[in-house]
Amino acid sequence: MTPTITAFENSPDRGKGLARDMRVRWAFEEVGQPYDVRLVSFRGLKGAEHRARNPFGQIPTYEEGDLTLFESGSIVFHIAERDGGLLPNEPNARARAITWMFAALNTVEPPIFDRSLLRILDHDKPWFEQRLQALDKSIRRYLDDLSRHLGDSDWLDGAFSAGDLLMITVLRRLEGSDLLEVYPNISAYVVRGEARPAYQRAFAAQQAVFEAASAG
Ligand code: GTB
Repeated sequence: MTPTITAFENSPDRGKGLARDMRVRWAFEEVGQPYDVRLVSFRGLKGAEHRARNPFGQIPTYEEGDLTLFESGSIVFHIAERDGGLLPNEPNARARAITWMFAALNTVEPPIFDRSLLRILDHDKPWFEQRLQALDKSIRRYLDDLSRHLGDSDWLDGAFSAGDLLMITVLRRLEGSDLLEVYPNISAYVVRGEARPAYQRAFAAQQAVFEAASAG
């Protein structure tokens, strides 16, 4: 059975692949699993039909037969478990790769995402600069540590894994900012991820949604 995911009908990122369906699309492409996409409007997200998929009324979700999932990390983990190829088989290496999935979503993503929201929603607030500096400090701290860990390696722990996939989607949000530029090895890591054919296919698929919405 082909799984169906949900994505924004009209993503505010204008096809930049920053919404969280991108990581799920990328995971499907890495494992070679075809998928269908149900596009949802902002209004539709908060309706009963979508809330039955995700109580928080957000994308992405995953449906396959009688299984419905939400949370991008959980969905990527499910794809990795179901289809293989995104997590090592050796138990300790697998546990470490899963640890990197959590590190991406629980440690690195929160200040990066909060920074994006702050710049979009609160740029006119009197406390904007102070909050921005606090978030930048927190992000730099994690980037310092990540850069030290990564060193000259291609990926976080051996072969490319779901941990890298999530970490790269998180770091992409800093592209073009001076935060990422000062870490050449992290910048190269992100570019390396984006150069993967599976990433390219996933990016093109979500971009096509934006282009179709703009044309229509
Ligand atoms: N923890 C959940 C997960 O990982 O799945 C978070 C899901 C989430 O934040 N979904 C967002 C959503 O549905 C889309 S990705 N928001 C609508 C709502 O909450 O009502 C976040 C996002 C939104 C917009 C951009 N952008 O425009 O660049 C990027 C990312």
